[in-house]
Amino acid sequence: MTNAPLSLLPEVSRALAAGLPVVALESTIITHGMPYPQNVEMAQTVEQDIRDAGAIPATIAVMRGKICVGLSPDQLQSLAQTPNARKLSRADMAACLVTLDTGATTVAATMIAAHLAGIDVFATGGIGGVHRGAETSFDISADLHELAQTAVTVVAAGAKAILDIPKTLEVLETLGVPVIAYGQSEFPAFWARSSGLTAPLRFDTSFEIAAAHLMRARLGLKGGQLVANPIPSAAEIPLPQIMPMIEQALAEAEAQGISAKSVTPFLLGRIFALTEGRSLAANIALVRNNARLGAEIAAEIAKARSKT
Ligand code: PSU
Ligand code: MN
Repeated sequence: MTNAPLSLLPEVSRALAAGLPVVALESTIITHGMPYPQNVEMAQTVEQDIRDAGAIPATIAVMRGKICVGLSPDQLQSLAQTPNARKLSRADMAACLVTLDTGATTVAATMIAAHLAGIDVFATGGIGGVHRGAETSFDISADLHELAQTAVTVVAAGAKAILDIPKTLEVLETLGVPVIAYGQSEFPAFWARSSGLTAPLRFDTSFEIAAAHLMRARLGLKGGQLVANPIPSAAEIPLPQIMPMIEQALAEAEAQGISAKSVTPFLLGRIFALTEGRSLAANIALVRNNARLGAEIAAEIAKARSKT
């Protein structure tokens, strides 16, 4: 067992001990991805979606020197109203724990925490990736390297067009990360169902995604899987519509010299304003959709394990 400073919500530890399906959720999307109060409403709704789909949600954050796996309603409220919460990736987790700061976990940090707790599946909105202009900025999200080394299946809505999607797919291929489009052949682009790029892999059932997760473990392969689940049609903002706003947000980021950890939150905030909130409604719809699929995959993994 791990000696890590984990604090599991009783409901989560009971579920894990009983082999019931649990789905991890990140918290950077709450503190840095959406404005208050929509952020906490989204977090509560997504937790309920996971329950409705028959699994237990575990939202992850660092608080008071512990990696909290599962947040109480009060903890969720308080995190959503902590404007200076740190944005934690692999590099920041230990420092945040020892300084007793409040930290929100990105995809990378959430994968680390989920794996320590014994959670196989994690649902979120979008992963970090290779930023446009990475050939000069070197801005490649640590999320991609985490996918290469931590055995958690991550359900996201593909990569946002604020990123360089072809380069993101190339890096994932180099790192040996399975990129699985769900229910279609094209890799989805977050607010849009299509990116114009074919995903390397495709599955149409959560059963197969779960089976591949378990097969990777049998093969002793490090790293997780990225499941790219297209946004529901009713909520999508097609690429031609969102592209001008993305271009404007990128130009503003460049003009203002936004760099490092600030890039993604800045771009999301500007696109929210430029789309007059439509990007936020789409973001919430896709996270909910990913939470439901995550719960199905977790249930399939639990079912398969119970038979062995
Ligand atoms: N994409 C979103 N919303 C988010 C993020 C990405 O649509 O909130 C967050 C996730 O936590 C992701 C992180 O792991 O941004 C990536 O940040 P960076 O690009 O700095 O690695
Ligand atoms: Mn970055």
